[in-house]
Amino acid sequence: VSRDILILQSPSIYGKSLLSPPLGIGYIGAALLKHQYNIKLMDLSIYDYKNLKSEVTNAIKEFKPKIVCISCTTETYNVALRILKLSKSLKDDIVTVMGGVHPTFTVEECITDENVDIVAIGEGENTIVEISNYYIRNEGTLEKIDGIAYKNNNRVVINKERNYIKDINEIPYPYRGDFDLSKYKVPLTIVSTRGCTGKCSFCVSRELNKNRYRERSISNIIDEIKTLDLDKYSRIIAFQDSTLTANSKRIINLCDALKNQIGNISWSCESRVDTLTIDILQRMKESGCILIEFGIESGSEKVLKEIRKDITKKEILSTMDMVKRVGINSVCTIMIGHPTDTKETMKESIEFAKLLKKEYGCSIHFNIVTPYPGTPFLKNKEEYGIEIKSKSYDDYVPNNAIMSTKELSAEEIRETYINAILDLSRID
Ligand code: B12
Ligand code: SF4
Repeated sequence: VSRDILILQSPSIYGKSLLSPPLGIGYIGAALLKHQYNIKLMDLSIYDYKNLKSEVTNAIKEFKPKIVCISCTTETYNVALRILKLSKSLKDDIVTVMGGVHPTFTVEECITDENVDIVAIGEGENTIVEISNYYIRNEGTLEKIDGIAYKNNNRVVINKERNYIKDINEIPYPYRGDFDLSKYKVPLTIVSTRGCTGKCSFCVSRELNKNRYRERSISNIIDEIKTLDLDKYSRIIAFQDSTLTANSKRIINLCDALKNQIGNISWSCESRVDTLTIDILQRMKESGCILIEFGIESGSEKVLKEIRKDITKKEILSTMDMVKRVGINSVCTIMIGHPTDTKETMKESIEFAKLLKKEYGCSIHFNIVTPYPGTPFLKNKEEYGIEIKSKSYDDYVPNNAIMSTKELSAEEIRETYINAILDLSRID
C-alpha cells in the first residue's frame, strides 16, 4: 500500500528509549489525517539500531512516500540526517521535511544540509498540512507557508514565523494508531498544556512556546482520555506537560473530572514545587496521582537564583514534606555543572539530594547540564564563560559533560556527576 507521507521519529544512537510513544509526530499525523492524507507513522526508537537501515529501506520500498517527515531532538539529529539521506538515495524524488525542537533552534544549519528540503519551525500541525498541500495537491506556494525554511536555487529562504495556534482545543488528538503501544513502558501519555510558566535558563520550553502557556479545556482532555484503551494498559496515564500544575484552579478541576468522569486510574505528571498546596495535593492523590516529578536542579540557593529556577530550598522542603504526607511518590531531578556552579555548590546539591532522599523518600535523578540550542545558557555562553568541548550533537546527552565553565572543567563536572550517583546509591 503506498502512502503519501511517511512520518518518522528519529532514534537515539544510544539504544532504544522506549519510555513512551512520540506524541509530537502523533499530532503531525492527526493533522494530516484530518486533511485526508494517506500517512504512515513510525517510531524508529523501537528497533534495534543495527536494523535501522533495513527498517527504513523496507518502509520506503513498501510505502513509496512522496514526502518523508522526520522529528528529532539534538541527540537524534545526526541520525535523522542519515535517515533522510538514505530515503533520498532509495527514491530520489522524495521531499524531506525535518521538524521538532532541535531544527526549530538550528534552522540555518539544518536547511543547509543537502538532504533536508524543508525545515518546519515550531508548532507543526498547520505547517505540515500546507507543505503537503503544496507538494501533493499542487496548492499554494512555498513563499506563503509561514514557519518554514527551504532552498530556492541553493539560496536559503526562511519565511516569516508561524502564529501559534490560539485555541489548542482545536488541535486533533494525536494519532496513536500506528504505534505499537505495548512496546512502551508508559504507553498512555497525554499533553494537556503547551508551554511553561517557568523561565529556567537551561530549558527551551519558554522559547519554544514564545512565552505562552496554553491550556486545553478539561472536557477536551477527558474526551481524549476516553479514546485511550485504559483497561489494556493497567489504567495508568502519564501527563507529559512541562508543568501540569501551573494553574491551581485548573488542576483542581482536572482532578475532579478525572475522579468523577474517568475514575479508577493512576496518573503521573511533572510539576514545580511553587505551584502546589496541601489541598491540591490531596485532590491529586484522590484522583489517582501516584507520581510527581519535580525539577529541583540545584541545592544551592545562589545557583537556583542564577539559573532562574525561581524556587527556594525552603519551598522545596515544604512541598516535599506535603507530598510525602499525602502519600504521592516523587522524583527530583538535579543538574550538575551549571555555568555558575563551583565545587562547593555542587557539593551542596549532592548533600541536598541526600536529604531529599533520606527525609522525604524522593527518588533522585542527576543530569549533567547540557547547553541545548535555544536555551538561554547557550545564547549567553560568552557571558557565562561556557566553552563547548564537543563537535558532535551526538554528545548532547544528559549523562555526558560537553562543556567547561569559568569555574569547572568538563572532566570535573563528569567526575562529580558520577560520584553523586554513587553517593546517592549508598542510601536505601
Ligand atoms: C515527553 C518528553 C520526553 C519523553 C519522550 C516521549 C516521546 N517519545 O515523545 C522522554 C521522557 C522519553 C524524553 C526523553 C528525553 N528528552 Co524530552 N521531552 C519531553 C517533553 C516534556 C514533551 C514532548 C512532547 O510530547 N511535546 C508535545 C508535542 C506536541 O510537541 P513536540 O514533540 O515538540 O512536537 C511539536 C513540534 O515540535 C513540531 N514537530 C515535532 N516534530 C516534527 C516533525 C515534523 C516533520 C514537523 C513538520 C513538525 C514537528 O510539531 C509538533 C506539534 O506541534 C519535552 C518538552 C516539551 N514541552 O516539548 C521534552 C524535550 C523534548 N526533551 C528534551 C530532552 C533534553 C530529553 C532527554 C535528552 C532527557 C534525558 N534526561 O534523557 C531525553 C532524550 C530523548 C531523545 N532520545 O531524544 C528537551 C529537548 C532539547 C533538545 N534540544 O533536544 C525538551 C525540549 C525538554 C526541555 N525543556 O529542554 N522526553
Ligand atoms: S525547566 Fe521545567 S519549569 Fe523550568 S522552564 Fe523548563 S519546563 Fe518550565
